[in-house]
Amino acid sequence: MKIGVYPGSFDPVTNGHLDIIERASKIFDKLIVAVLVNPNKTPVFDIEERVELLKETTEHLPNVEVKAFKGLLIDFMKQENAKVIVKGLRAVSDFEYEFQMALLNKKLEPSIETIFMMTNSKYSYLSSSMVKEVARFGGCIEDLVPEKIAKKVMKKLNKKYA
Ligand code: COD
Repeated sequence: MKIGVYPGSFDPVTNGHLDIIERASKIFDKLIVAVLVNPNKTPVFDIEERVELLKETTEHLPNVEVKAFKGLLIDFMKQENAKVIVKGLRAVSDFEYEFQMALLNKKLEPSIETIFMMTNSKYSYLSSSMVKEVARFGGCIEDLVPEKIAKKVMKKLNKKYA
């Protein structure tokens, strides 16, 4: 079985992430969306919320699983018996960081490959940070995050909607 892992912070999941998930789910028998529990960062959405939002967002994709992970990505990959990391690329600015991570992961575990999927041009400007900023200032996030979760995201980020 070909298993792909799409890792990230997903704080929160955006339409850009969903686009990569939908496209990658067609390439693999199983795609695991791996949500990082990062003790060095304080995400706005805690790990349970991030996983829940992703589960809701991907419930129409039967071969997609959402799991939280701690520590090194390659250790999670081994545990899941997966060999391919999927990453999204928006712009040249993403490339340097992603290139470094891909080489580091390869050094740590040579049997693991990283593949990159280009963003859909509709979402090339989109990031979780942008979503948080727009929502905090009361802007409309309906085209930025999956429709199903827009209300929940807005409630969390803007007191007016709580
Ligand atoms: N269009 C396309 N792709 C997108 C878009 C968009 N609009 N927005 C984001 N993406 C891609 C990103 O490029 C990334 O590939 C993925 O979606 C997730 O994005 P984020 O921002 O939610 O997640 P990151 O970049 O913070 O995730 C970093 C990881 C969690 C993958 C990384 O820190 C990691 O693997 N950590 C585990 C520890 C480890 O193993 N470290 C050693 C290797 S560095």
